[in-house]
Amino acid sequence: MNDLQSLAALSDRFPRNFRWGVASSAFQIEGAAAADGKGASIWDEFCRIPGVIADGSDGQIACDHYHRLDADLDLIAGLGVKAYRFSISWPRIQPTGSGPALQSGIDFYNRLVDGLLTRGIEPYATLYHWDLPAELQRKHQGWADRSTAYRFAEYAALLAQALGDRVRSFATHNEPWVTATLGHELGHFAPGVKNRAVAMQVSHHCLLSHGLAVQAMRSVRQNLNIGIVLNLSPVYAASASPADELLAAREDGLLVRWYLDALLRGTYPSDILQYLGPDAPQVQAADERLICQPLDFLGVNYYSPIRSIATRPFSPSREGVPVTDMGWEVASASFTDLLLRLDRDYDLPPLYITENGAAYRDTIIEGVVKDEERRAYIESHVSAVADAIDQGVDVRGYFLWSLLDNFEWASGYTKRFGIYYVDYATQARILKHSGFWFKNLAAAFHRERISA
Ligand code: IFM
Repeated sequence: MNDLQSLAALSDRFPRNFRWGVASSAFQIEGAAAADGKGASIWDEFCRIPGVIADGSDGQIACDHYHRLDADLDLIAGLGVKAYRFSISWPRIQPTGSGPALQSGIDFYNRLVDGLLTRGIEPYATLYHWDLPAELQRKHQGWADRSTAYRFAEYAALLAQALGDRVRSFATHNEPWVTATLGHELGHFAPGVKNRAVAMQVSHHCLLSHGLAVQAMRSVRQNLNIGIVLNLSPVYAASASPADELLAAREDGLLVRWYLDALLRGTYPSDILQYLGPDAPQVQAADERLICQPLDFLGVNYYSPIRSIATRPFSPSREGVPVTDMGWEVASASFTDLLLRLDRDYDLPPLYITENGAAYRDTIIEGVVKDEERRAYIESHVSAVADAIDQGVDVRGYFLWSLLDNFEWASGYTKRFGIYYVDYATQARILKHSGFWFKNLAAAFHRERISA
């Protein structure tokens, strides 16, 4: 089979209504950190702490997407994909985290949504991708305080009102495990708290805020597709020893079952509550019922498997195992494993792969980025999704992470996930070879002409 035939064969493995898209998030690409009345976020403040970001950088300019919106929308359209997942910056809408919506913020996302629709691209919005208004943290302890869940529901209702006539799909949170564990237990991410009891309370408040937001949005508009995005990985015991099996079960409990049991069954897993002991969150009587709202979809972000609890959050390289520039193991079969396991253990709504992709060190030679490792990663992981679909899992879409190289949180600009290379000095964008491959996959799927 030649390359074009294998692309066509791969694309044929997906149902005709499957959605191909690319993904990004507000803080990682927008820049314009204080433009037009936008408030500061906890990430704006976190970046000012010496030593927390690998290259000492911040999100003040990032990819300057705020000022290059139309050109960037043309880049998405140029890929031939029909869906784009982006997040909304809460402090651009409510600079202090409460009160009426700031018109300049609504105007920006109106232009984004309208620009997508005129290009035939469906918008998939995420309400919270970690950039909490700093004022909520300063004055109210952010997600550690229950009141933030209620503020979030008000913010969600504002957006359902402002954008819900054109945006059908809204995810409440992106990766609440990261908000809780990296932000409040390990302190690697904003707001940099290191306290497990606080982290578990934060995870509960994020989930509560999800439930409240779903209700608030549905009371504004009844025709929205509302879901949540989780970072999920299969957790494999490093050996068959009882100790490793126990560790793996616990890690799976904290990463996967904690969130999915609460969201889909209305209860936290009892073994994990017992393990947490005094660090378990305070949960009010009706909370679990509130969290467990009917979902229209579940977003799955997958990058790598986890091998043991000592490797949290992702597994380090093992001898001879291929890893990305993040040090994350490349294991596409684990992706299929994960999807089959979710399908087996839970009564799932339709799934979307809301993030999948890889960071590698790119080099530009004569204006070209030949990123064969990233291309191969994407191809093997897209095939892994097809394998799961073949076995009956209802996956409706795949969003590649990421549209552009961008601010990779505590790694700053040192890690590149984009299929467009970004030259941060000039803000020039260059489509990498992996991007050409993805474009051709979308073209094959949509029966359009494939470029050489
Ligand atoms: O860049 C992040 C994204 O913001 C959330 N999911 C994982 C990606 C890669 O680390």
